[in-house]
Amino acid sequence: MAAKSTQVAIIGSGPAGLMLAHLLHLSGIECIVLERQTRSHVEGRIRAGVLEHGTVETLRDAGVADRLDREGLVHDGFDLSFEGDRHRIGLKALTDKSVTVYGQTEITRDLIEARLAVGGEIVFEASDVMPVDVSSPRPTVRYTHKGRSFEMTCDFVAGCDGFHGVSRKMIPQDVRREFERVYPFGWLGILADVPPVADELIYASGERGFALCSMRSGTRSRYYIQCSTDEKPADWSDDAFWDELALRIGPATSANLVRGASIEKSIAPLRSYVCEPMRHGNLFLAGDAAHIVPPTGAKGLNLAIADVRLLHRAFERWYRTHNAAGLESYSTSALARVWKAERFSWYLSTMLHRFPEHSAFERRMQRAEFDYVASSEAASRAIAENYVGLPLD
Ligand code: RFL
Ligand code: PHB
Repeated sequence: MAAKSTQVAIIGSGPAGLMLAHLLHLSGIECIVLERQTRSHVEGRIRAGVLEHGTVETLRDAGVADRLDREGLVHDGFDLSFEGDRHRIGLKALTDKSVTVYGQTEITRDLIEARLAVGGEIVFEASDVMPVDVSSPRPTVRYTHKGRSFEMTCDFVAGCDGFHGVSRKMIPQDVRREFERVYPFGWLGILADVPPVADELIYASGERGFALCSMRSGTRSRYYIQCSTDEKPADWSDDAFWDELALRIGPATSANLVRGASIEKSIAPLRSYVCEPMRHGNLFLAGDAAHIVPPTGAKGLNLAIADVRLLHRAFERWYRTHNAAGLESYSTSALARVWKAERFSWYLSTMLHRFPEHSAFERRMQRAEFDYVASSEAASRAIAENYVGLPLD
């Protein structure tokens, strides 16, 4: 067993782990990132697309936003559509802030590049990663890499290993509280090199179910349709997808729809989930390892960045002054923001999807909610301020 040592052991090289590694590097704190997958797998995962105002600022302050500033698309609003009726949420007009469309794939690439450029370590294809003794002052993370076993001692373990990771399970069951809502549908998403149907995102709710028109650039579109949980991407030909999307967004919008071959097609289940607390001893959870939101509010990646921003500050304070206040308050502070994003994502998901168990009454409730938002600046502003992101700590 080979011995290693570092200050912060980071498990997972998604946006949370990579951003934390970068922020720690800027503060002169040593860390090693352990990632189960290959670099190309991590860089190829198509996921989030919308960055909150504060996420963009955080990336900028950390000096990793050059390409984001060049290639990101600044959006001042988005559309809600309900059975063909459209209402624009004017983000800029209502909050004086905007969001930026920039793929998670690009953020991941930028952060991996930034880390490798400063000689930082990311151990890709680390298997059997296992944090042990997380309650002791000097925890250990065991792992295997290229057939060799390693034992890495550290001051802190940052569990950034997503929903299916190992870190959360290190919090004993009698300490951990889990809150969960699994939705009875998923999102089938496709990526295609065709110009987007509109300049801004459209969240559409109709009799046939929900659809989202998004994009990655002026020539690359990302579309989603609500599907049932037992469907597989292979059940959907490209033609079937485009036909269904056209029906869901209605004739006026689909008149501008450009179809093309999909370059990716996948199904994501929808779930709301929170684990409390987000800290146990010297183990700190961040991002999807601690919480999941349904993608309807575009909050997941943004929450991951907000968590590590807070966690980085706590570590920095500890290493600079041996003041543990930030470490002590991390879980409570992060969870306060997490629950608000959970509420918003659940609210938008509930308003816009077709639920198999819903009766005509619930559909009328959804209609009334949409009509209210469309007629009330206050209600529209409430959506806008959540969408651009609630204030960071
Ligand atoms: P990640 O990205 O899942 O990264 C976790 C990393 O940990 C690794 N790992 C392990 N490594 C070592 N040992 C183990 N035992 C390990 N187990 C796991 C994994 O390989 C992986 O590399 O979590 P992180 O960093 O917390 O980031 C969270 C975001 O990825 C996620 O919240 C977003 O993608 C959610 N999301 C969206 N978020 C937004 O903010 N805006 C959006 O527009 C948005 N759209 C979406 C989304 C997620 C989607 N899917 C597929 C779930 C759209 C979709 C369709
Ligand atoms: C995306 O472009 O992938 C996307 C955009 C907005 C969402 C979810 C996903 O709410």
